[in-house]
Amino acid sequence: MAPTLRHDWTREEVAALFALPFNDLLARAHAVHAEHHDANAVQVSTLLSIKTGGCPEDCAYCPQAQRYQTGVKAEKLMSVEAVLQRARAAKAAGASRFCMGAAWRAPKDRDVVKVAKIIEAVKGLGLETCATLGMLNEDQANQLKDAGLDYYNHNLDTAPEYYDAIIGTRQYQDRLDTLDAVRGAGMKTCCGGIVGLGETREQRVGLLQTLATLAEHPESVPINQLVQVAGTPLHGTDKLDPFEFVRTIAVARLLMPASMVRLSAGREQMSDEMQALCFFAGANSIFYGEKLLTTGNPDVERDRALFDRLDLKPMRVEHEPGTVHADIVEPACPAHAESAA
Ligand code: SAM
Ligand code: DTB
Ligand code: SF4
Repeated sequence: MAPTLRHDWTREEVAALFALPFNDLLARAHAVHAEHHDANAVQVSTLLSIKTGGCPEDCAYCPQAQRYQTGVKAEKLMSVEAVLQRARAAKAAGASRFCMGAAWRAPKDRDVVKVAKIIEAVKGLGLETCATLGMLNEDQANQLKDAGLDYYNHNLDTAPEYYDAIIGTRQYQDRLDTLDAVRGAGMKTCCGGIVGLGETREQRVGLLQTLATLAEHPESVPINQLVQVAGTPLHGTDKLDPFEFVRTIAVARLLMPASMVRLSAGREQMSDEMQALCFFAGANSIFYGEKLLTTGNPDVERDRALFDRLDLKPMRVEHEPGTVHADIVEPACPAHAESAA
């Protein structure tokens, strides 16, 4: 039976969930998680930066903004063949979804034509495809959909009232408009945010309440913990209490029961025990491989061991019922070990 999803959460209700005693919150979140998902299966995506750095935006957390001295070297859009090589390695290493990120404010139309060719090629390998390229208009969203793009990642990042403190070069409404264009084109959305930006709990409530009151819940909800990078304005921000991060995952699970909640950036800095709590609280998706876009992610050996210790299994590809998905395995070729990541 299709789950009944609510889209009318109030901030008061969301704040009340956050304020539950920790054990009660986790018990409730886990019950909802197990009701809607296999609690021992985790969807595994691999991330690749197909166009790195040199971004004109001023997102205060981002190492790829040109204006901050972070040591990230700007690189041009990768060729189809170079991306395919990485996608093959990711598939061999057990990923079911290949996510491609580009450090653009918004792609130019000619960029979309090039990325569409990349998407067609990656899709041809039998992987689910996801891209995050910045703001899109309707035509661009339609072109990407036609090329075979399954998911578009575009995060709200934080609460509407805190957005201006983090990003000055665009508006919250721009983000919502892009999400509308993506939905209008018939793609699935991957939309979440970052915590640890120096926001208050009330603002974490605001982020999750905004996500959960979108006309449709995002199919995938990445919850990133800020990866602090020297040179960005947010470097040196007070760290969030790990239990507050776990609460954020649990509340996301309660508000959006059918969505995949991704334990996204920041895992490298988390203990295995903290990640285990996140999986219990309802996280059921990760990025697998030693690199995110420009920053680190846990070693594949550490993740394999964690899956073993927690009896977790990689989730099968959703759109190919009946396919037996490979376990997380060693990359096929040692030369690709880094790229499989
Ligand atoms: N340029 C595109 C955009 O901003 O939509 C796509 C790439 S951007 C790097 C994708 C997302 O990565 C951001 O929305 C943000 O949520 C996340 N992100 C970027 N830097 C991060 C950091 N230092 N720590 C955690 N998450 C980060
Ligand atoms: C998302 O929410 N997190 C990913 C993905 N979507 C594109 C990006 C995390 C980036 C972390 C910083 C970096 O590696 O540059
Ligand atoms: Fe550019 Fe995206 Fe980084 Fe913002 S988050 S600076 S838009 S790459």
